[in-house]
Amino acid sequence: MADQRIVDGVLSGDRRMMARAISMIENEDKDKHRILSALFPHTGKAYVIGITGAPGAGKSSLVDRLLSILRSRGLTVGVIAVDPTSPFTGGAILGDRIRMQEHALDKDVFIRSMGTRGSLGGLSRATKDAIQVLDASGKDVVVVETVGVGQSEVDIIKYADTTLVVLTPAGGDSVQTIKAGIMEIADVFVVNKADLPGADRTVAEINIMLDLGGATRPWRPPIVRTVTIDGSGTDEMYAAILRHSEYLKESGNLERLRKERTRRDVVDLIEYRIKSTVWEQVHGSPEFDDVVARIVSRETDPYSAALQILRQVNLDRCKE
Ligand SMILES: Nc1nc2c(ncn2[C@@H]2O[C@H](COP(=O)(O)OP(=O)(O)O)[C@@H](O)[C@H]2O)c(=O)[nH]1
Ligand SMILES: [Mg+2]
Repeated sequence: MADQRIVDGVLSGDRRMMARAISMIENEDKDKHRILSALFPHTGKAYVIGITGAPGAGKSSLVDRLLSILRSRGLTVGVIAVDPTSPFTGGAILGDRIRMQEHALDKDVFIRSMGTRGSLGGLSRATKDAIQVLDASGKDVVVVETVGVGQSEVDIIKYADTTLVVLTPAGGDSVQTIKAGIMEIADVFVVNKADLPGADRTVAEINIMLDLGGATRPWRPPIVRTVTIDGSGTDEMYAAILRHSEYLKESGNLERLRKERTRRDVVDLIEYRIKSTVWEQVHGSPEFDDVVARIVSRETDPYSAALQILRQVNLDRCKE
């Protein structure tokens, strides 16, 4: 399909073309760079909200509620549900699809799940690119839901302007068991399932942790309690997101954040191109197997071998 048709389609908010562009991103299609380059001038307008937390914490239920709030304010929304643990047809993602079906019929809402694909840390890059597609399509807000289990999720959530960390009342996943890295990225804490016993304790634990974190931080993440079953607390959650976005804009941090992100993106892209060029030419070649054998038998050493191989790699290829 001609690139231009996809680009025009995305820019006019055509869902089929948006889905098509995101599939090309996931499949590492050779034309994806051209499409993303053409879309780029039309990006930078969407506000990106990240939602992370343990599986079952209620992220999708909260996204569902958030969608209703955003839509009632006339905002258009794109949702990307990232689950690195599931392939595309995974049960959790399917469940999310069913739950969000009401919104899926709304033409101003676009929902897409993404799973594991490719090597070399492709998922966070693919998510970033998918955010660009939704942004270019004119969505006012992009919501990214991701399971908070490891570094890849932390990498993904770095593309959010405001990050919500979802916890549940003490018992299942008490605050101490949550990865330190996840706690640090929170702009807003959501204690969901506040209908269950123990919510007070979870809030107290988060407060203690925030106090330990030092008084100098200019933005102390607010803690909101929610119950997605009846929607209580979800307006407060939205109010906290708005307050954070205003804080980011007024303090100049939004601009700083986006600049820093851009810097990292470019470095990532350069590294990725070099890595994949080296990968293609080195890994799996019979010569490489020979070199490995010679290192093992101590005829040569890894340092000299790496240099020797590097001299033969054609790095010009990553500049095409
Ligand atoms: N009691 C209670 N259960 C909830 C609440 N929010 C979500 N759940 C339930 O928790 C389970 C996981 O919710 P889900 O939104 O799929 O969590 P996710 O894995 O974080 O996306 C579902 O069975 C929900 O019905 C809540 O506020 N209270
Ligand atoms: Mg979910």
